[in-house]
Amino acid sequence: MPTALPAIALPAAAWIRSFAGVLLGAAAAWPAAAEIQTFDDHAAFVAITASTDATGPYANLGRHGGAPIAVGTVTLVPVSPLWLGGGTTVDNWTTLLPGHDLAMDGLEHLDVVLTGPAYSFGFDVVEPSTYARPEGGCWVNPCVDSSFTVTLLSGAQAVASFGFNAADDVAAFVGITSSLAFDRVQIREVIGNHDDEFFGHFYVGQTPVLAVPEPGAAALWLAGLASVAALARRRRVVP
Ligand SMILES: [Ca+2]
Ligand SMILES: [Ca+2]
Ligand SMILES: [Ca+2]
Repeated sequence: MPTALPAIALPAAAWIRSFAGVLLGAAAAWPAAAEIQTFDDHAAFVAITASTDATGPYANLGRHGGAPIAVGTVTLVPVSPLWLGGGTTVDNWTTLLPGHDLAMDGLEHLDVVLTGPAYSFGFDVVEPSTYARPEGGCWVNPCVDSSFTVTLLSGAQAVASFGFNAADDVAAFVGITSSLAFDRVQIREVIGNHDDEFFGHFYVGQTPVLAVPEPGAAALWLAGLASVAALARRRRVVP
């Protein structure tokens, strides 16, 4: 007599095979998430990642608008209209950062496109807490204590993302190093409004710092699930 699995087990085995196949297929098309380390200390970031100033000093262009603009070795792709320096409007958006600064008209949404694959990225940023102040105000009353996300992309694929809320009224620093390379960075103000935050230079490092992660527990779990499915398939065909 064939040792077929009980009728109730066959759909279960088929389900396991199907589920494992879907997951394994998804795993094959789903790159591993990057290991990341974030920084709020500019000097430590530079020392650990060997990043260099990718933009250099900003020219005092004033309001540039929404078109992409090459600055140093990166291309800034504004989602909100962009200013580099204050032009004839103000001498300096903030005195807390050296030289001219980057500002935006609306929500502070900006993409930074890199020349080639990079592993580290960082920038100086100032978030004012009051409408007008000698060091540079947010120019909206009241200011919003803004939160941002930074997403690293390789082509269209996100490899890592993290959030920050910069300390107010100081020259803050935001940096990240990733085990996976990326070539585009999206900065998005996810809580906030058109109150101003000011960005200084962008820093890029092209030397890997973190080890690429080993295949993780999820991959082992998927392999185990595939084995269960294979066992169920063999049991069904054994006479
Ligand atoms: Ca703000
Ligand atoms: Ca803040
Ligand atoms: Ca804002």
